[in-house]
Amino acid sequence: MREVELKIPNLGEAEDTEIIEISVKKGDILNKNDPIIVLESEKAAMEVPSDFDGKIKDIKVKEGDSVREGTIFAVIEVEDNEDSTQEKEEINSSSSETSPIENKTQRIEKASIDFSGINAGPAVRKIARELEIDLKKIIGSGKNKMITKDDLKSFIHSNSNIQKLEYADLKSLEIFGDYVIENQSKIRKAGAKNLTQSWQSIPHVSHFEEADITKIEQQRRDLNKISSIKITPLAYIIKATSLALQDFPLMNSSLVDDGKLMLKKYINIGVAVNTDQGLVVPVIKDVNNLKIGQIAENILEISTKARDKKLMKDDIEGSTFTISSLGGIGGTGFSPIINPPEVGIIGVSRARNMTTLLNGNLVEKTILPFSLSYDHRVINGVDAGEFMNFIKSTIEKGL
Ligand code: CAO
Repeated sequence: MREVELKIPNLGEAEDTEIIEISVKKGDILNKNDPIIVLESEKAAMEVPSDFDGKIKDIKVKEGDSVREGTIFAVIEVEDNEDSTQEKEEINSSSSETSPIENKTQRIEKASIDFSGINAGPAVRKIARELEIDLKKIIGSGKNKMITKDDLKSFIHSNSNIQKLEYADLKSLEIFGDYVIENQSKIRKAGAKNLTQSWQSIPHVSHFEEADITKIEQQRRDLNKISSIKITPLAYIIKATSLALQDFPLMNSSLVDDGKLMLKKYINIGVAVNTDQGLVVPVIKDVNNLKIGQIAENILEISTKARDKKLMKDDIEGSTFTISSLGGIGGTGFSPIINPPEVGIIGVSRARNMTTLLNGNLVEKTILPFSLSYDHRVINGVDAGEFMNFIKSTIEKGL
């Protein structure tokens, strides 16, 4: 056995460089090419890997130190017969004018991820830095829990399409008192995933409006006298929205592939329905061709199917826009979360009666608050305002 001093190699353009990470500790057993330290210059970060199989005997520097070519940064114990690229190159460099050993450093993208204490090879670290992956989140399957390329690949694979849901740590909460644990239904779990993904990937903006529904409330009362099923304000809102979608095709679109806009020529409205298993969104197809009474029938049919767990695949597919009504529950306004790949969703709140002055006379009116959350990548504020004005005036005129 012999001890070899490891020196900072020729770094090319950089003079003083800072040590931003020490990847090993005294006593660590290294394989050739395992990273020992990471240096950072103004232009890049570079890993300095080991030239030997061996054991770290001493570390001569600490994070934050400035170093330059030739600075001894560690001592490694190697087998007597171990050959060293560094030693070879040092011999070469004494006999030749220029022999940059920059290839000994692994040039990597500058990033501020902390990899201290991580057991991973340089290639894994390099990819992780480039993709800004926190290696602390990966449990290594290699020797001494080393993170292998396969560990990294499966982590990337399992996180590529879905956003990771953040959950609280049960252990940190159970100290505060008694509790029960309940399993979540599949619908709730899927809903949680979809809502999180939508919220994290779509820039949402909400627009709030109110409509005077006095006229349609009168129509509704009249219709309900002759209708075999109950017609609620929601049927009118769905109808008015379908007419607005005809006039504002941008609202009836999806961002597809590499950012192209798909403008759909059909209008299918998803209706959020609350069930014991969670929220489901069955779809009323070709709404613009339906009359108020038919829309009411559809609402009843899909909500009954949803609550009786009788929805088929076709009932929940193909919506181009969604409406979520909490009108029967209450509230003065809320910001619903967009149902991807759609670009807008309307939230309906509870109508209220109010008296107002009209031509010097006190009149009673029914006012309906409703809101629109929209994808700001596709819709701008003016589009949203005009779309909502259209719905408001359509409702106020009467349908
Ligand atoms: N203002 C005042 N009253 C309203 C109203 C409104 N905007 N909307 C409905 N109502 C009234 C109805 O007229 C009905 O009154 P009566 O009982 O006196 O007849 C009552 O509220 C209950 O209506 P409903 O909820 O049964 O029917 P609906 O057509 O309004 O809604 C459905 C149907 C399936 C959408 C609804 O039952 C439902 O599940 N809503 C929850 C959706 C949800 O959870 N959304 C939140 C998701 S977060 O984005």
